[in-house]
Amino acid sequence: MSLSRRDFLKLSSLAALAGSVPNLGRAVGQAAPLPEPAADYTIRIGTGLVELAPDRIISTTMYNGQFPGPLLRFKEGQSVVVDIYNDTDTPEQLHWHGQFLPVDVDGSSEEGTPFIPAHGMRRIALTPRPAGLRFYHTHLRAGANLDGGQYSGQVGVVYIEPKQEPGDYDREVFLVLKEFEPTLSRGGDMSMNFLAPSTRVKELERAGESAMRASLAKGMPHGYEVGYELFSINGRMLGHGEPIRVKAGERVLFHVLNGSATEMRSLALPGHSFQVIALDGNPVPTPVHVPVLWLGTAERASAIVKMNHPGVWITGDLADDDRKHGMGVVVEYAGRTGKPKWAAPKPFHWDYTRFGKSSAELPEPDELIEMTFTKNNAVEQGFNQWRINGVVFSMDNMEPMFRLRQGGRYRLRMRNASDDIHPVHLHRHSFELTSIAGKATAGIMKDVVMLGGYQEIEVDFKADNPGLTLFHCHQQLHMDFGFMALFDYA
Ligand SMILES: [Cu+2]
Repeated sequence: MSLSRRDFLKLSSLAALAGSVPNLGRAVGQAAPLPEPAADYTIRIGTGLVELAPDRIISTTMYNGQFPGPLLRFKEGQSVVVDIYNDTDTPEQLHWHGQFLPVDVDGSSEEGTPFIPAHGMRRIALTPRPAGLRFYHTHLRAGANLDGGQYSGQVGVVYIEPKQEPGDYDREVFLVLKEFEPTLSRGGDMSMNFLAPSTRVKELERAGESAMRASLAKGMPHGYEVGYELFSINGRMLGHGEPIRVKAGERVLFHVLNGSATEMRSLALPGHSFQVIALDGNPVPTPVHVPVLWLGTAERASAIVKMNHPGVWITGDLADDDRKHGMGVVVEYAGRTGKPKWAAPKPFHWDYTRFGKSSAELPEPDELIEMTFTKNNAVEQGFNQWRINGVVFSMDNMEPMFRLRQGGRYRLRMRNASDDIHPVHLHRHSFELTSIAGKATAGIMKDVVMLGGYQEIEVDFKADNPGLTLFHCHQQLHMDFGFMALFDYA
């Protein structure tokens, strides 16, 4: 029997459909027959070319032949059917970052989401929530393969429109920050002291530094880090895309996503300030103005900029080298011409608690869960290995580390015994920031938070979405080499 490619796709899609019937049932709340025939959205994972600049064309895996992937605008609570085709030779996972979804569709094999087979497809149904800026990305381990995982171009924005949109702006601009052409390097990490408060925990510092001294004394070099050749916003290097065209007096809502595999990013617009109205898509209690946005890997910020400083400007990363290699975009006022100008803002520290409210309103948690993060220098083929409470995560041992009782409120106390910043992420739930480096706060709901070197933070979350739940550092090198753990419901 010979099969055409079309038949093959049909067959494999039927197989995938058969496999996902119960998932659909769970996602829409009943074991109903499939909502045939058309999907609301189709996503194709495949390899293609991205023109970052006329002489900088790269090949990578991406969604629907474009980088970033198509902007998906969902409505909160309104179920959608998505067909995901995988045109590559590798089984894939598409993770819906920041949403409260069932395990079957969340897009993480660690939680048990079925793979999208190589040259196959999966049809899923999901009910988008919560409202706000989310995104979708691959969730594969890359390890030493710098074409894999989130080093690729598999990043796209999801915007879930709230039931009531305040709409206090003239228009929206979505910005996806992303590096390409990664390479391995040894040590030489730049100092990243942009976080406030800067309070370190002496005990963590002693533990981390003595571990580092011991490994250097044994002749171990620093573990590999990843650097990049090319930098882009919305898939274009600075100077090579269309400028963002604005008019004096406009209020522009910027939705910014750090789509990096490994990097922290900053963004400034000379002469302007960002009024941060949401972090990770969730409205903040205190929408203050800041001169710079700082975003860990996978973090998002939504900020209104009042266009009150006419000219032609560069909005971009504070790091001169990264900006000059592409991490920026031109903002051009109507009627203004000339060479785009950059000016570094005054030194500024990023303090999440500025956007919070008084912690007096916090309910007591039912349980405190402690986690300590440690680094084992360069032990895994030259890569640093990471442990949570002494355990290196492995797909060979999927025993959940933590048990949750449905309805309980949990406080995670996360302690960083390393000098690296970790953008830690919890799947399928949001958490509330309750203490940042010893400073109490409340009301800021997030799904990723940067934990500074030798610092401690606390977040609270409600166990209200049963099923395996992955916790991990979103830095690809860290998650790939041990920095993951599973929660399960009792
Ligand atoms: Cu990390």
